[in-house]
This record gives sequence, C-alpha cells and structure tokens, in this order.
Amino acid sequence: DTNNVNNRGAFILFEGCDKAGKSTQAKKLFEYLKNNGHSVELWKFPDRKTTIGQIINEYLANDKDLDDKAIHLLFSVNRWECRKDMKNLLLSGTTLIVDRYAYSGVSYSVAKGLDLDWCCSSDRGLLSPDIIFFMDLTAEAAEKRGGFGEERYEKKSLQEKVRKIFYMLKEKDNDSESLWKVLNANQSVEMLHKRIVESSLKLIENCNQLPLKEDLWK
Ligand code: NYM
Ligand code: MG
Repeated sequence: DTNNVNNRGAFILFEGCDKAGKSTQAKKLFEYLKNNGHSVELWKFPDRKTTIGQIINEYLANDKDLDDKAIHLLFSVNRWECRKDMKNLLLSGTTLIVDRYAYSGVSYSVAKGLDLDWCCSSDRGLLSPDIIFFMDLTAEAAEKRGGFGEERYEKKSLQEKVRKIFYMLKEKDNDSESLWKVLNANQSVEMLHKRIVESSLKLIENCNQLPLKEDLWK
C-alpha cells in the first residue's frame, strides 16, 4: 500500500566468500522483484565507480599495494559515502538488494590478521540489513568455479579463514534466526532463487512495520 508514508523498502544483503554465487542470485532477485512491480535497486560493494572505489579496484587487481589497515578503512569509507543515499531510498520505499557489505569488510580483513573489534569499529553505525543471505560454499568447491584466482584474496587458504569469520560474525549478531539465512550455495541456481524469493517477499511485507535500523554492531 504505497499511500502509507511508513512504508519503507527492505535492506536485503547477500554475503559469502568469492565465487559463492552472490552476484548471480542478487541479480535474479532484482529481476524478479522488478518484474513483479516492486520498487527495487541492486547495489554492490565495493562500489568501484567512486573515487575511493577506483583505488580499491586497483588494489584488488594487484596494480597497487596498500597497508592492510588503510585498505580496510577505504572499503569502509566506500560504504559510508553511500549511507545517506541508501537511507533515503529505503525510506522512500525502495527495496535495496546489496551484494556484499560490512560483513565482507570485516571477514577479509580479519582473515589477513587484523583485530576483529578494530575492524568492526569503522563500520559501526552504518545501516543494518533486514536479512542476510549467507551463500555458504567450501573453499574446495569455490576453487573449481570459473575465474577463481583472478583477484587478490582468491586463494583457498584465505577463503577458508574468511568463511570461519563470517560464522563468527553470525554468532556476534546474536542471531535472532530471522536475520541470517545460511544457504548451501552448492545447490542449483533455481532452487536457491526460489528460497530467496520466498524469504524476500515475506520480509518486504513485514518490514513495512519496522523502523529502519541505523545501528550496525552498536
Ligand atoms: N572485500 C569486499 C573486502 O575485502 N572488503 C570489503 O569491505 C568488501 C565489500 O573485495 N574478494 C573483498 C571481497 C572480494 C573483493 O568483491 C571484491 P567482489 O564481490 O568479488 O567484486
Ligand atoms: Mg570476487
């Protein structure tokens, strides 16, 4: 009911290791919602188009080296620079499908050896997702998928650590069972899509009544 000023969009997040199928599912969900009359946008972090995003892109392509903490903070800034736009869209009733976010930010940096609390602190106070689809895939399975190894971080040993830290963050969220949806990413694209659509539609209907969460990890 678009006449209700309290209607807001849902913040739907996809997280997981590299090659887990996040972008595929995010795009399919976006198409589905768009074709069914929803106001929806698809976002991706890192957003490589901004000035900061271009530096991140050079780093990931191994064209540039940066201190681990410096690159961590750039990834974080890349989310902060979008916060206001994301908030306005959600409040105006647009659902946001987001491909990676602060959970990736912390998982990859901690896997490299940085302190968990230090890593979380730069993202503290960002908008919180309403649901997290965690596309779970073993590093063995990821390695077999096309394109693995092209960018920095796409190494089996690091991915194994990243996966463990995602699970630590799930515990840290004191998971209220509705926030994190762990999906076995080793299923068919269509099976996964069906489950994701079901949960998303339920959420979009319910989050109309919930205030926007502006308190990530607070
Ligand atoms: N990544 C992504 C981080 O290390 N920190 C972050 O905050 C984010 C958002 O960037 N290997 C890493 C994870 C990926 C890489 O993302 C690029 P993608 O989704 O593969 O383009
Ligand atoms: Mg990747």
